[in-house]
Amino acid sequence: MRFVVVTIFPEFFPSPLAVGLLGKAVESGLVQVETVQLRDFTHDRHQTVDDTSFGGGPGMVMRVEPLVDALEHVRASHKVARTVLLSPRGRRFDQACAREYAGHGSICLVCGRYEGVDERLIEGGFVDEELSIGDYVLNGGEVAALAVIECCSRLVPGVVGKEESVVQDSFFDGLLDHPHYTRPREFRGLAVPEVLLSGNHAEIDRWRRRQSLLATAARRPDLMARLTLSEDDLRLLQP
Ligand code: 6GU
Repeated sequence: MRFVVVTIFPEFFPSPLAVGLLGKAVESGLVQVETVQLRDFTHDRHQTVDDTSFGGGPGMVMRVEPLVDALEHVRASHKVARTVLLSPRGRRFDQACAREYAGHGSICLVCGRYEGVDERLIEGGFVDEELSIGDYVLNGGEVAALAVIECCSRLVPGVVGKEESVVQDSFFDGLLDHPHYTRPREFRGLAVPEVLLSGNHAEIDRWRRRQSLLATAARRPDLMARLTLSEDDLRLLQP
């Protein structure tokens, strides 16, 4: 999978992309991330990417010309399937969205900064959509872009060692993950649930499924409401 990131802070990206599973994926070429410096698409001496807001008010607005020039450069030279503006006004990023992007194979992520970007970037159809990683405010889209890159990369075959660990993750099937335990069997009076030590794998699978269902119902009623539960699931939820 290939990501092209348009940003005024390319230096934001190298170290998160060099460590752990993502680091290995980048090293092996399974995931490619290229940054494009937005300032390279300005024409004034100070490489100005922002300006004051028409109508007044605090904060600066990202200028549309360097953004469009950068995107036209990306389109001409990188062949990206989709262009996404990271913005708190966007559609909420979730696992389904990650699957969709991973299916596209390549994506251009545009990092907004300041108070926002000139709306004509969106009105003019220069981006396919706006995307937010949650209902809180960041200084800019760079952290959000990294979240999208990491999440989509996990879905690229070969990036996460065990395919099943992706399948079992929280949200993969719309449920939260079950709890996990490792040694010691007892810690400060806290014991590991007996069933996990039983060696009865059918029983363990049932217990885990039930814990996932209970956690989702208790913590995320919004997720629960979207599920269609099987007969088995409904039985597991009986007290
Ligand atoms: Cl994509 N950008 C900014 N600036 N803030 C955010 C966000 C994005 N997603 C959540 N908060």
